Amino acid sequence: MKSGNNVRAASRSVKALGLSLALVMLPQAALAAALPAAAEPVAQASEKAPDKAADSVANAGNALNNSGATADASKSGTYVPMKPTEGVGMPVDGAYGLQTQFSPTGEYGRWIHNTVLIPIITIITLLVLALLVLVVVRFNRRANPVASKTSHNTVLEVVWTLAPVLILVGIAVPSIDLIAKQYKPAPAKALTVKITGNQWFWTYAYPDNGDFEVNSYMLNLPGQPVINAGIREVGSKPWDGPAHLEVDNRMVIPVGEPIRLQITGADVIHSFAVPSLWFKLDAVPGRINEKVLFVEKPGVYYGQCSELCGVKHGYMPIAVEALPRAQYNAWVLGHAGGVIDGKKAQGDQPGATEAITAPVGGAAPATTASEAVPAVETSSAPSA
Ligand SMILES: [Cu+2]
Repeated sequence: MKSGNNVRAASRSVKALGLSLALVMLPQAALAAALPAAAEPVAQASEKAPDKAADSVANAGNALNNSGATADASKSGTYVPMKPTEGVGMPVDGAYGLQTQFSPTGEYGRWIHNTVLIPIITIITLLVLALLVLVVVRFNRRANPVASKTSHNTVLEVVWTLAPVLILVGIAVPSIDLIAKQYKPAPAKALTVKITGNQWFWTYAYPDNGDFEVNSYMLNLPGQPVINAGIREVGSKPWDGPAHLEVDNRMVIPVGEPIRLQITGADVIHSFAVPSLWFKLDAVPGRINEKVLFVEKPGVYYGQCSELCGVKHGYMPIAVEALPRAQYNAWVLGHAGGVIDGKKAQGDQPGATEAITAPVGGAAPATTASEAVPAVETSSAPSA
């Protein structure tokens, strides 16, 4: 009788051990299958980056032509805001998961999320569910009236301690690698853009291009109370993107090169975040936070302030417009004081600004320096 009990106990231990081994092996096997591919997207991304940049430049004309309003923009060196592609660089109704990424770190981060984390989470969740069901069915009072009095099992305890440790190490390796990549300093020659968060708009300064500034306000919503006095309604220009996300003056940057973003706050803490560019960094008064931005494809990418900063926190979106170098240069030279490689625009006279920035059709300038932005705060809203 006693020996029979021992045999049963032993066979249970073996089963439990087998289950524990499965616990260790399954995620590790998944990880092992996934890891060789881990280096791939990054390697591809870094290899492809120059190609993509070249493609981008080649496609620049096409991209701009798609906007409809800019047939000769690249030839004449004028700047007209780019029309965003529907569903790209912006949230989509009913979507879940991370937005499609347009930077090397973003592609790597999205790969870690989709290929490493989600499978591990799924396997662990299903395993725990299976164990719970097993316990409920096989070890309830009716099925198992005499409970086992086993209190220790050295092998089992070692296994269930070691398995989570190995899983966490497996997750930590790509995660730390991603953090290191994200915070790699910009090369010395990288273009610097200084971003200041204000209640409730963004200011973009270009110290390498003559130190002009651009203020960026959300466009008003049709049929809604005015949010920003003097700013037009969204949809009144052919290049306008989604409501709540489109702004009067976008942050324009060159595509395919590292940009050094220096971010600070003028009043309270804001946060500069663009999901499709894998970018989020706090704008803290009295401090400069720095991070590299690299955009692989020309386009318009939308984001929002991501730190609760007062009553109009939800009304200070971010629009990043990545353009090929030639178009970027044209945009810079369209600003009073705009400089490329120490040179100003040809015939840089007071009238030149309007001539360059006026879009086809003689509409009002779409991109203007800060001095052209009308006063915005009309109400004395509390800055709660
Ligand atoms: Cu804010």
